[in-house]
Amino acid sequence: GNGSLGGRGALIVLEGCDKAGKSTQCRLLVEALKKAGKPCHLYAFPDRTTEIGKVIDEYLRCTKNLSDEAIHLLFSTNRWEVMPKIRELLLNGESVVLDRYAFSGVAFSAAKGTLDLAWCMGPDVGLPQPDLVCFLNLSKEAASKRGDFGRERYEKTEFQDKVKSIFLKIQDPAYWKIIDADRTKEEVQSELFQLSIAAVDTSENKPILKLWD
Ligand code: FDM
Ligand code: MG
Repeated sequence: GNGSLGGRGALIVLEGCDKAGKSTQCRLLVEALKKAGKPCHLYAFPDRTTEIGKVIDEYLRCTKNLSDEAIHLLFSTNRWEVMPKIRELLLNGESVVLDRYAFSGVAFSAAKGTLDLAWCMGPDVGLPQPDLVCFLNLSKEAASKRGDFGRERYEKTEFQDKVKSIFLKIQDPAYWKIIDADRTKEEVQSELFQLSIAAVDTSENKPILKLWD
């Protein structure tokens, strides 16, 4: 990759409410960046494969209950546990695309109405700050056309509306782009690719900043 030249990779995050097409777009983006000669890796949060991730998975499938505080801290821990690996990749000149990050952590927990926004942000302070966050913005009309929600916890229209309002509240213009996700898969892909290539090129010689620091 470009690691031999000393440049770091970019940390690129896709965020958004359910059904916005994040996971598909993450896959397409990683493929396109690799084709363009930019080494990159895909990670999804929650990472349900770790010990902590298995507990999170049970919580989301509603086979386990946890207090709002406890599950919030587990989601954050699930990010911190893979961060040494992600940081190593970035420093080695490889870019990382994330399917959700701390913004989902704060938006979904704070949407419950039981937790203070600043308290929700606390555990993720100091994680690597993304170079680019693409918020896939899906209108209510387009969301309803994409069929029913699944059966996991949080997959309900009213709750997702609250989540979206918190996402928009915590957005930071330093790295945040709102992407119109009502368009075709190809149109969204093309915009994400252009923004990401630019982020990869401009991040090379910048330090990795700390999130919410
Ligand atoms: N979610 C995701 C959270 O509540 N907190 C977090 O920190 C993260 C990363 O988990 F409803 C929620 C968002 C979503 C659920 O996500 C599972 P996926 O992308 O559908 O696996
Ligand atoms: Mg889901």
